[in-house]
Amino acid sequence: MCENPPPPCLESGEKGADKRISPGAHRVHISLAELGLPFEEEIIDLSTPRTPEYLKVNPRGLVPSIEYNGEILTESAIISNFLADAHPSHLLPASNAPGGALLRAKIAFFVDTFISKANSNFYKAQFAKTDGEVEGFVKEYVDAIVKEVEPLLVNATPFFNGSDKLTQAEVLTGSFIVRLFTLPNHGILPAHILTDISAKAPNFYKWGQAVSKHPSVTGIYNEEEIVASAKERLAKLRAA
Ligand SMILES: N[C@@H](CCC(=O)N[C@@H](CS)C(=O)NCC(=O)O)C(=O)O
Repeated sequence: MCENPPPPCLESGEKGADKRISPGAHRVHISLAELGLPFEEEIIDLSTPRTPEYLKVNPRGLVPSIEYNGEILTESAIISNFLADAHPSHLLPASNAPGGALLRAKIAFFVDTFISKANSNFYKAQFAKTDGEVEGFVKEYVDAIVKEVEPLLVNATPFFNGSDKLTQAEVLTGSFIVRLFTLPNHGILPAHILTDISAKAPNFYKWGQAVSKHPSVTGIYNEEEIVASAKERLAKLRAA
């Protein structure tokens, strides 16, 4: 690793000229903010086909991508984990630090549990075609949070595993958590999703409130743009 690498160049994306709605790109922004790394950003317009230049950066045509010290990395979780390893900090201990391997495993398990057991239902609920389907996915989401995620946050203070600072657990989930805590205020999801969670999963609710207010999470989050984009997508889906 070069001691003084040039600033990473993040390619994030949005449908439209200068908006940022990608939760994956948001994830990398949280890493960069938390690590205090300077970077240059190019926003890719996802409403048009990817240019040949961008396909050379990421042949899958997806965002985010990052160029770091001359190397291109893609996939938001891989980028965020790379940045945390390349810049040791409070986010993630080194695997050979005392207790480091175990804490890394706990963080990885937490993130995997949230993403694989709960988060897909959050998206299905947002973009379901009927109100009945919405309620079904909301129930599945809340049930998964209660059963799978809540027990992993018993010692959050307010962040994962007794940390008073963000950890890699919050970096990798924060872009989804801030959406959970804000979108129901705009009718994108039923408001009772948050009251249900608050009643049935108090650890998760307290943790989520802290995550969704943290400056590294809210930094590039543009609630109005995200809401407008979700409403537009839902209207198209329901009209189809
Ligand atoms: N697993 C990938 C997912 C990346 C992804 O699906 N990005 C979306 C934006 S959130 C995208 O680039 N979509 C391209 C398109 O809509 O054409 C990651 O986490 O980086």
